[in-house]
Amino acid sequence: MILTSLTSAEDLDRAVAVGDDVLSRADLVERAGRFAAGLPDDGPVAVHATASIDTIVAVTGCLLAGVPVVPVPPDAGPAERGHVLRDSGATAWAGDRPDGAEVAALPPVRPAASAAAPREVDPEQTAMLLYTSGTTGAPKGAQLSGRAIASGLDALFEVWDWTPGDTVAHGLPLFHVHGLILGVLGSLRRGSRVVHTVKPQPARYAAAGASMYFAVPTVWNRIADDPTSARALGSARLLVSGSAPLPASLFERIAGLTGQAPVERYGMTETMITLSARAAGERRAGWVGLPVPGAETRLVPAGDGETGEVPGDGETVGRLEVRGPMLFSGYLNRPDADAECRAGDGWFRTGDLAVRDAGGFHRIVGRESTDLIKSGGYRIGSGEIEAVLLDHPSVSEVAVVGLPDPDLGQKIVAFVVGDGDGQALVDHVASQLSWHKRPREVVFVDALPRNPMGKVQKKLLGR
Ligand code: MLC
Ligand code: AMP
Repeated sequence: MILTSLTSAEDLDRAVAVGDDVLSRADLVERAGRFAAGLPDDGPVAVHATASIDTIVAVTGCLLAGVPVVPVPPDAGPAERGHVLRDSGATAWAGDRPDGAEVAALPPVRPAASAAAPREVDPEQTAMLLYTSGTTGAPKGAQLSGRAIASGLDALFEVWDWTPGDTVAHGLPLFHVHGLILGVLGSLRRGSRVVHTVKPQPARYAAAGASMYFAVPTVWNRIADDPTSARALGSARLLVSGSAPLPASLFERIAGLTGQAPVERYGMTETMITLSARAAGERRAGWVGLPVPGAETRLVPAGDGETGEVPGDGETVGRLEVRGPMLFSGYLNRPDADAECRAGDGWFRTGDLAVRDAGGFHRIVGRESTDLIKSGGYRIGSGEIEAVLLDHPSVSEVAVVGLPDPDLGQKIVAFVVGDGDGQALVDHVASQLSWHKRPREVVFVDALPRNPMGKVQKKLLGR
């Protein structure tokens, strides 16, 4: 469904490159077909999602075979990985095996000697299960169907004038919407080339010679700090920013250095990309553009008890809700969480606050909850980090918040009642969860600010 064109598209010499490894489209189909022939048919397959050709082969093989794929961050510690594997019900493991009992229990996928033919796949079936943080508890598995992914990608082909002649370059992780679905699957579906730079370093972007560059604001910030690399991107057709707010000052710096304004787009794991500036349209600093084809938005009043929609006057803030064929089908095993974010009639509560102007342009002004942090473009729930820190013997109370950071957007800061060594707590989190979930700062305090009900007042922390 998502990759139907893969086998019929004209071959290109260099369809996929990850660092120095290059695969033609024909080679990818052949390797993915052999991988698919070795797949179990009784459940999702977990893929050790390193930035590598092997990850792309494994994901492509699962999609061609109609086997749901669960990309697992390669640096996920045992707590996070164990949860993902148990919750998803993965029945096999593809890729290198990190140490850990939870992985040892899964049989490896062994590619067969000859390729399996692609299967007819029900478009409503879950194609990909992406784990994403909520405000509390462990990450939730967002189930994305083949239809949702295909619709989301087709909308972007239209708004970005994305053609088979494009080359997309990026160095983002291969276990999220941005790097994996847009960067890799988008390119494979469209028939364009993709160059993955392994790490999102400015000089590697500059050397990629692409027509479209994808990056999160932290990466754009690092590119802007390296003017030689930034200027090299000036010959591209489109510089796309997303996954977190792009500060207006950074938008202007990129525009000044490259001679072209970035295209901003807004999305979520659960919704794919729903808002974007157009390749041929206005690009406005601080604004994320118009709904993509098929997507609809509405802004509902932020106050309790108010109904209807807020005026699209460019100033009145509302809770952003979206709907469209690119939305996920639900959180696996979490009907409670699913019900909380559905507003009826197909509308999904994003949890973001936004304004809309008379022309339909949207600006994201913040999030409703202080418990969801965006750091380096990663979405991180403070509850998951707090639970791991509370397991440490030197922590008696903790509150984790995101504080402004010029490079990461927000940095994770843990306010801890207890004693001991801050670095030991950072390492403790990094050993249990993905590295990017580690606090960048630990502040020891005598007590946490609480309201009369005993609830921690996170908004007072870090002031
Ligand atoms: C330091 N390190 C530690 C450590 N202390 N590692 C383990 N334990 C400790 N205690 C080191 C590691 O060795 C590693 O080194 C480095 O830290 C990695 O840390 P990091 O946090 O990854 O580095 P950083 O430079 O801060 O990363 C910035 C970044 C990254 C921009 C590269 O945040 C990133 O890739 N962001 C992209 C997120 C993304 O794609 N989001 C999209 C979500 S989808 P070494 O040697 O490896 O450097 C979505 C939908 C949409 O949002 O709209 O797109
Ligand atoms: P994730 O689930 O990791 O995809 O994170 C989704 C969240 O990232 C959204 O709910 C927003 O808070 C944020 N986000 C994504 N794109 C943008 C953007 N262009 N501007 C501001 N916030 C964004």
